[in-house]
Amino acid sequence: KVRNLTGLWDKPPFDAEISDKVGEWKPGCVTSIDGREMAVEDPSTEEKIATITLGGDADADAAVAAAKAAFPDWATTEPEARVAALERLMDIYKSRAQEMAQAISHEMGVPIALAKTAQVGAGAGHLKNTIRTAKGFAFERRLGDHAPNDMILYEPVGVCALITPWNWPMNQVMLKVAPALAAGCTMVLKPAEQAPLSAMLLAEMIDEAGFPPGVFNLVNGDGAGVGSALTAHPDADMVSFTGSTRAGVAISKSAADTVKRVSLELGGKGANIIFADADADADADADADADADEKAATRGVRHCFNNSGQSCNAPTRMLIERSIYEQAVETARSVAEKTEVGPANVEGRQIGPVVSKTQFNKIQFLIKRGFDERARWVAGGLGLPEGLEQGYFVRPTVFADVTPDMTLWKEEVFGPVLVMTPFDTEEEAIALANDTPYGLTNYVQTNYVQTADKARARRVARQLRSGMVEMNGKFSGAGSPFGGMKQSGNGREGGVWGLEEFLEVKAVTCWE
Ligand code: TXE
Repeated sequence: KVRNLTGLWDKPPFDAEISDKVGEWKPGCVTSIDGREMAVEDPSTEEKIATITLGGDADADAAVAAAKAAFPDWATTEPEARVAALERLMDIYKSRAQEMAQAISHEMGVPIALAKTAQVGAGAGHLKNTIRTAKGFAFERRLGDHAPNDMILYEPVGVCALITPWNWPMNQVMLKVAPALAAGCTMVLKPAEQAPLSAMLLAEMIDEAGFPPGVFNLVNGDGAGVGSALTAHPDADMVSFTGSTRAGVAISKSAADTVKRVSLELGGKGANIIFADADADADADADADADADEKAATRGVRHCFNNSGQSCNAPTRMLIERSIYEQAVETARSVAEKTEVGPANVEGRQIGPVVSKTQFNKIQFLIKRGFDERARWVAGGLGLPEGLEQGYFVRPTVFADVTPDMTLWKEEVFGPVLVMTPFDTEEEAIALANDTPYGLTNYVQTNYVQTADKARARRVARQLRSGMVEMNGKFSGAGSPFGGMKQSGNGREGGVWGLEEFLEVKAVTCWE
């Protein structure tokens, strides 16, 4: 069943009766108490595809109150029953995957094929993984043989404010919602105002799965309105946030007065270290006739441009051993020039637009800085790609000889823009990858190491200051901890680590 999105999402967002009871989806929503309307745009066409209401303080209050009222019962529901509800959600999510892909493709401009596989698939993967983790998790356990009478209870944190961005909407929403539900928390989700449609569709599915009223609530809104009302709310016990470092800092401050648990997953400026002996066989998709170093470089450029460069773990700084540097620059030029850019609904397009005019303008500004600061231009540049006259499309862009004092080295671009820098020694590569001396905006969430020398790869991985290191193109699947160090954040999502984020640890003595 594929629904017409425009019809479905025009206000009221659900083509169903509006409930006036907060906490109840019927199968939809309550009317906003003090909201303003906002148009949701399709970035491929710049057309309005839906209208949402941006809630305000009163809406945040009402949603938190609903979550608070639902907490005692949900927190004490047996873990097995919570998992059973998640399994029902999994079935519904799978059966409505096509609708979900459409929603993401329209709100984000993601090519439909990528929306189906990576975007919707990531959500399914996290849900499945949470179910597996929760099934094997001992919510009550003995401290150990040395203290046989001491019991450790893992209990839900309470009411959680979940604030998510637009770039991987179902990935990020599911990384929070699924473990929070499994832990026994109740929650208020505020999805990104640019990409709220997929989250609303998920809300409908959660309702269909039969979670009790008030366990899951969704309020549309922006950061200044609903976002900050939730993070400061005295009855919200935790904030789990994914987004910019700027907002992460503001949220930490706002949550401090009520001593909330704050879990942050923020921006990144990942380095991709390519040694001259990079593994020739690492990338099954690379051109068969490519040289070993080209394979690693090809893979690196493609990974950087994936999702139009809108990923916190994108390998945006390519560091290349000097002996293969010029060859890698040439490879990057060729891959960038061959990268097709176009509307999300056209089959075979490799990348779509970026999410909004604001993001487009930010990226144009940063590309211009690349020229102004005299980085060596390799490919792409300012303006729309050839043949496109509307939509927020960015030309796949590469700059070489980028040095740590340049803006493009320091700032997260969040667009299809790659910077390249040569290195001579392993030590220099590590120092460059870890280079974070400047300002707020230099952070590394994921690093990448490409070399045939396993011992060196492990040695380098240990010295990189990032939450994740990916070696030779092997992507770690759902269930491995996802998160960053330093100003890339302080939380870990996925697997047992992601579940524990939503749990308090209680020590009880004399248990018997
Ligand atoms: O992010 P914001 P923006 C980075 C990326 C991008 C830049 C700006 O570099 O170019 O951030 O994007 C909510 N209190 N990332 O401006 O503002 C907001 O409503 C509470 C990296 O879109 O951080 C939305 O739901 N909430 C990142 C969410 O935060 C607040 C993904 C993200 O928006 C708030 C996205 C506040 N004070 C952008 N301010 C990643 N880690 O993947 C904003 N929000």
